[in-house]
Amino acid sequence: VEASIPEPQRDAWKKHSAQGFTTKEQFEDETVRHVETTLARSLFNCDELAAYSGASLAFRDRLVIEWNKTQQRQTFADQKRVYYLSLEFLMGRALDNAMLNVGLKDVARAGLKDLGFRIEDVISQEHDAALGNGGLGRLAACFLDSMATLNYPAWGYGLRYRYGIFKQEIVDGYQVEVPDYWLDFNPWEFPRHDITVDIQFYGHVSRHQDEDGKNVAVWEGGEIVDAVAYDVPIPGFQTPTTNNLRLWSSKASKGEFDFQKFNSGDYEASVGDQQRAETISAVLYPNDNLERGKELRLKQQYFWCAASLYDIVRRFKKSKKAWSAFPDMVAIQLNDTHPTLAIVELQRILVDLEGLDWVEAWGIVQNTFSYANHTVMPEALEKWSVPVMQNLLPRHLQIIYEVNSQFLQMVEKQFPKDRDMLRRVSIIEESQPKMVRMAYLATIGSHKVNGVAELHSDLIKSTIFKDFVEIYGPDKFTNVTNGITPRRWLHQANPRLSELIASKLGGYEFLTDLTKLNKLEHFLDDKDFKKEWQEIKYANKVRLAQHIVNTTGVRVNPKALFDIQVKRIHEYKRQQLNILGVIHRYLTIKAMSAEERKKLAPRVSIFGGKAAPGYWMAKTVIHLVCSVGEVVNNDKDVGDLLKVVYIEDYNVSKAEIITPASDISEHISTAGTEASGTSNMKFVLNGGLIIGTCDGANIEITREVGESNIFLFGNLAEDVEDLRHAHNYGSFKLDPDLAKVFDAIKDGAFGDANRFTALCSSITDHGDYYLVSDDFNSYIKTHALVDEAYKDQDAWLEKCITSVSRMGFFSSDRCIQEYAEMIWNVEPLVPEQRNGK
Ligand code: NBY
Repeated sequence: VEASIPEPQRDAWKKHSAQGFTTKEQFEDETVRHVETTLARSLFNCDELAAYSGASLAFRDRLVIEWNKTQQRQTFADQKRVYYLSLEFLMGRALDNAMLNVGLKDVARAGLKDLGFRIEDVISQEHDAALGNGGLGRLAACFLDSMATLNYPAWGYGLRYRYGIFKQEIVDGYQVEVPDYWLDFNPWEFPRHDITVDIQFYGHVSRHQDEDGKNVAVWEGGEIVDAVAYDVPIPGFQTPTTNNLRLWSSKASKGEFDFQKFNSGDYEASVGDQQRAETISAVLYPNDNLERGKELRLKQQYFWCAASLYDIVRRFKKSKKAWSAFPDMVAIQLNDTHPTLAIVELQRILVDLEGLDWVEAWGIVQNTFSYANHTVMPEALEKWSVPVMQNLLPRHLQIIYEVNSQFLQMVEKQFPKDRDMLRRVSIIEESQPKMVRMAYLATIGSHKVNGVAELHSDLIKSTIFKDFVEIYGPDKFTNVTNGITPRRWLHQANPRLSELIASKLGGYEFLTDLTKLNKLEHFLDDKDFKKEWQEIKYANKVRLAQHIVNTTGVRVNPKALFDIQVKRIHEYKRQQLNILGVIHRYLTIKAMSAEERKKLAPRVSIFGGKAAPGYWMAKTVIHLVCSVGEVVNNDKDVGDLLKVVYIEDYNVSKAEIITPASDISEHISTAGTEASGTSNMKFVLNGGLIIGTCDGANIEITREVGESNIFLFGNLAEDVEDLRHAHNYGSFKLDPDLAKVFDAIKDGAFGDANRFTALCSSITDHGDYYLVSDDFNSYIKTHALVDEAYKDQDAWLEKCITSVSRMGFFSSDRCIQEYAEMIWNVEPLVPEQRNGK
């Protein structure tokens, strides 16, 4: 308040207030001004990168103006806000998104043309913001887009990693990881050096009497690291609402940075302390669906939770409301268990620092938090070793033990004499060493827990949280099926399709109400419409084919059926099933007569995705795909009938090229393992069909688009356990077609067979945990149906258009509305409409 401009001067201030451009002329003014002044370049040395930078700064100015107003509006409105805590935000590029969301892409295109640039070239200069691994991180990014578009007062909180997910190079058919240093020039972030929070680690807890004679815990000693805020504006689509994503960066604390060492000439030790502090936010852990229990990761989690909580609590305290009103003003959503320490941190703040009584504090905590689960796979469930936590966060461990003790007392009253129940639900696993089960802590500390697709939400209730459903009743557990933002995944990635749809539906309303797509079904007999649809798909395939030849040297025929599987490489996602199926296809083609070959629909099998650096089996799968490609792509017998390509470094901006170019995409996880999947939604929304198992959101996609518009195969989730059990008790029979595929591999058809021994034997000798053999026959047969269906191009097209028209449910807008109403209890804050809007 002290810093605000006095009343008499405010008119002058308002008169000079920044406006931001709206016309092409103004855009050019601003872009050139930024290139010449902010960047100190000139027309003699303005390359595409400089043009990107100038244009971004021009758009950034526009965003900032609305961003400031939005923050003011939200402060004055004094209503509940959502805080979305996620260790990952897989944002991708920002410029294209900013242009489209403020509705000035055409202005920018014309302006850039005047200045001598093609907008596509300028856009592609931007380095992806890749602060995430896969689906979980991208979901957070889609949610930010929807929350802003729907005008929810919402903040994202995350970490500002210096290195995002590694870049993948394929060298001699193997993955090589290269660091992703992305901060060289990032116009989209604003350092807030004035917003710095001291974060404590290590030390010990002592007990003191306060003035009222109350016994209070005091966490003392240890070390302090500073958290510095970096803010990123998040524009909504066609709304002035521009929300904030706050990312924390770690820095040696001013107080701690060891001046003594520095002054006494021990520069190295002093710089060492500084580096140790900066290491906390240095790098994103590259594992998806695997938890490895590293201390630095726990440090990241606490650093980020503590800084975010401090910020949230500070904002609340400015309102001068009673603590009991905290849950009426604040909803905190946990994206998986990674931010679970925030629960403990809030309890610590309320009890130790604010002096609330334990029970009252815990009620506030539970009413504030909600937790979304993204996996049932045991190896992905977070657990932290008690000794590690004791050392790093001694007070938090005490609080966890107290929460656990009160919880177990409650359970004991409810289920007297059920000792095993207490052992099962305890937050502390009595192992060697003891472990803190974060999913249980998150569940106990939240008022709602949700899964991310119907099947998944049912599964968590019957498996990992079965006992908790007994304890709390079923209402605490709910489902919110994931969604994707149609702005990025249709309008931005597939502008021609978006335009065609708009021309039929009489405008772009479908981008903010995706259910409007259902009107497309009225045009199934419209020949011109269908022809144009097909031309767009073809153009998108040509574009991808161009990318493939540029990056891999492999020439693929855009008329062939494009069959795509792009996602993180994981045994449960079963890229191995796909490539083994491809080998089967290859062997089949080799055995065919020339006549038979003529009847076959040409295929391009496209793979992409990163393997976690320590995940050897996943790396072997990549190598097998590349090795099969080497052989198949150079086999004269095969020609265009089959090509196999690995697209290097799959990321958000590549996904924007790949997704619109599919005829069919693969979502073939072992039933019951993929919580939801979100790329399945992206592919169907872009007019591709899918082949998939009855898993995750595939089930709801089937319900919406109809069984005749999707290729489902394989065993059901309910049968998986029995099949695995049978494998382990000797009844495993290798599928005969799959046996032939293994024979070819073992014969060295794809190079040195030793490289693939572990992959093959995991299926043939070690229990086939992911049921590759059990599903193989059904998979192959279903691909034959795909071949057949593709021959009737008209019927295929009808399936595609029908499917797109029925995808309305899968917008992240619907999803966010469900969170807002069922879980967060927050209302949108609709800005006053301005002239013409
Ligand atoms: O979250 C994914 C699920 O596999 C997918 O089915 C779902 O659609 C998506 C959004 O709900 N989970 C995921 O991407 N998980 C991770 O990336 C991840 C990252 C790190 C860790 C665990 C999981 N970790 O423990 O470090």
